[in-house]
Amino acid sequence: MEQTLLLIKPDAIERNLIGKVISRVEEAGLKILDMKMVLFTRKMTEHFYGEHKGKEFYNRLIEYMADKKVVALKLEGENAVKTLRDLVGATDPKKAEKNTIRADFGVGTPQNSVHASDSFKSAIREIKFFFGD
Ligand code: FUP
Repeated sequence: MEQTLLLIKPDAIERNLIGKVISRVEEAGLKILDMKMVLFTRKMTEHFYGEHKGKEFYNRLIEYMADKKVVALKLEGENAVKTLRDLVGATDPKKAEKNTIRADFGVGTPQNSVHASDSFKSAIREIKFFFGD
């Protein structure tokens, strides 16, 4: 069993897609261990996306996410990290595989509806970030 983190981003929340995203997660067999809606402050956003600082899309990403509400989900399942990444699809919704969350709901970058941990190590860090130890 493995754990991973899913964030439902502001563009999806704005378009009333929380339920649809969560349905897909449950249909894929992932268990929701914890879940909350939180205000993603500028400070949290900069900390969470610290690895992207200096990249050409960084400022746009921060402006898009900062001081908006997100829904964080702590998920568990077999190969949860890969299962969720497959369900979410590629970063750019236009390039995301058919039937993925980003292909079906995303509108662009950074408005790609969800974030999913990209490795076991990131999952541990990101779950701690939102839910503590
Ligand atoms: P992902 O792991 O698929 O969420 O992608 P990254 O960690 O590389 O990027 C984090 C976020 O930055 C993406 F969700 C959207 C944004 N981004 C852009 O806006 N443009 C890019 O070229 C790459 C990422």
